Amino acid sequence: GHSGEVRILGIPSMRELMRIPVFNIDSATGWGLTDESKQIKGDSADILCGDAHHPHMSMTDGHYDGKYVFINDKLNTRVARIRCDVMKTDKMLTIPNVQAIHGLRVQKVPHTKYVFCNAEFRIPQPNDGRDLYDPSKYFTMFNVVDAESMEMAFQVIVDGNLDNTDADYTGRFAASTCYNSEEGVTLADSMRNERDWLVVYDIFACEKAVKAGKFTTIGNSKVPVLDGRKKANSKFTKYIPVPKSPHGINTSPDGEYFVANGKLSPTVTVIAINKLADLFDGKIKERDTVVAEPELGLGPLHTAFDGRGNAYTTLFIDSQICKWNVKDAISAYNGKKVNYIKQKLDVHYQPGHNHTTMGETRDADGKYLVSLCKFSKDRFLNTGPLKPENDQLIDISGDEMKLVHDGPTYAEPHDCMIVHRSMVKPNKLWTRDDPIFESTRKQAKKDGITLERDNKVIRDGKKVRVYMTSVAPSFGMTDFKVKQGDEVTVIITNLDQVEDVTHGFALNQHGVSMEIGPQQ
Ligand code: RUQ
Repeated sequence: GHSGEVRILGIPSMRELMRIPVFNIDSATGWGLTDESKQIKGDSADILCGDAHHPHMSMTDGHYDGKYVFINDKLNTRVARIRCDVMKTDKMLTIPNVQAIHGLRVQKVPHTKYVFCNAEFRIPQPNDGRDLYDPSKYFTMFNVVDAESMEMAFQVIVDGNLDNTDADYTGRFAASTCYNSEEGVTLADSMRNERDWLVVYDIFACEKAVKAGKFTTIGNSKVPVLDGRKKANSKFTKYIPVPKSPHGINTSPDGEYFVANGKLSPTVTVIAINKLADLFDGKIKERDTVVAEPELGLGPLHTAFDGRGNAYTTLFIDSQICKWNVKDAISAYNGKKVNYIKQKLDVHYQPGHNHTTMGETRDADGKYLVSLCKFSKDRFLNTGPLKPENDQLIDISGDEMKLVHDGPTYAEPHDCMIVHRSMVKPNKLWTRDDPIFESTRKQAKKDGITLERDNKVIRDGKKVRVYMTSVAPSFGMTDFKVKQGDEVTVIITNLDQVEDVTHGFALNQHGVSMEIGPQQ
């Protein structure tokens, strides 16, 4: 959330194990301050804050593969990648031609070739001021990022505002919830319609068009742009009407359903993914893909699954988790008298995202559910006007949901993903040839320096590079001298082979501080 970082917690202890700075700056590690972190941040190196929303891990055949975690910065329209072998951010991209990346999910099958990123706000195109007061010229886009290169693959123009997104288990379809079908520019204007849409994308059709060169571009950007608006009547998109300003969209782990969460409607809409091919072929109508629309309570935002056919939806206004059975909801939609709601559990308060253990993969194991509650008032000792959030752990392994832990957290865990520890195997030490330090190695080579050995000051006009080794608690150099006005770069090679013996470097009165891990 607003802290701009990612945190790693253990389950079921809910103890915080580590923080990974991403869009924030971090005093402990020097993230955002060091040269290599600025290089990774690239064109947004000078942006020091962010609103991190949706962390999601790369997958192979619908299983987590432990390689990357992707996360968006809604505030500054960025997407970053965390490398799970070192648990550090290694790529960052500002998405062009759009504003406010919100929903983010990965392609699940056959592997995460793409990261799907919704841009939420409609803006003038091009956004150079000429159409500032002409909302008919505004639009937003669905953005597809190449997961390996972290460059744009293509963009799809859509109607309305995009909220959240998810992908299916065939690799062909992704879907975004979409509000403001009114295309209004004020809050009231954007809430008039009783139904907005789930926009479904045919990723294969998009790829084909891009390959064939059948796309346009915007302004100076070279990114392929496809027109998926309703009036374009393209092969790229279908707009399924769903009530009302839908928010979360979640794929069931059996691959059968998309569940769109109504937000301003007490319902969620269940869409059969195996009917989407017929929809794109024109054999059925949009609403024919809907197989259930259960009424759950006030403010349904996000739904999680236990792999046993049950779904768990956060009710933002009711401050509850609603457990319901998907097959029963389908029976009820077909006119049978069944009670699809199994239990409602109070949570504390205003839950946004929830996630089950492994629940966004084929491996949903139905053990735990985490509810990220946005309010915690009356629950913990008062900490002043700003209170912590409350991350609640719920045991869902039995017939009844049981709240087992309350965890105050700092502003504000927005979303999470829960992965079994067997699927993540980080390194214990850095490796010498890590790509993050490629440019440092290149510079050292130019300077005739062997990083593992040399302690030397290289003067290059006003630019001074100080190379030194370190084995905590000592540095390879006890002192070095530079002149006022020099631009000084300090490059430290930590020679320690011992796990966890990290070293640091700081320079007082200069705002310089960094962490150097073993073998970094
Ligand atoms: S989406 S809970 Cu980033 Cu729900 Cu806000």
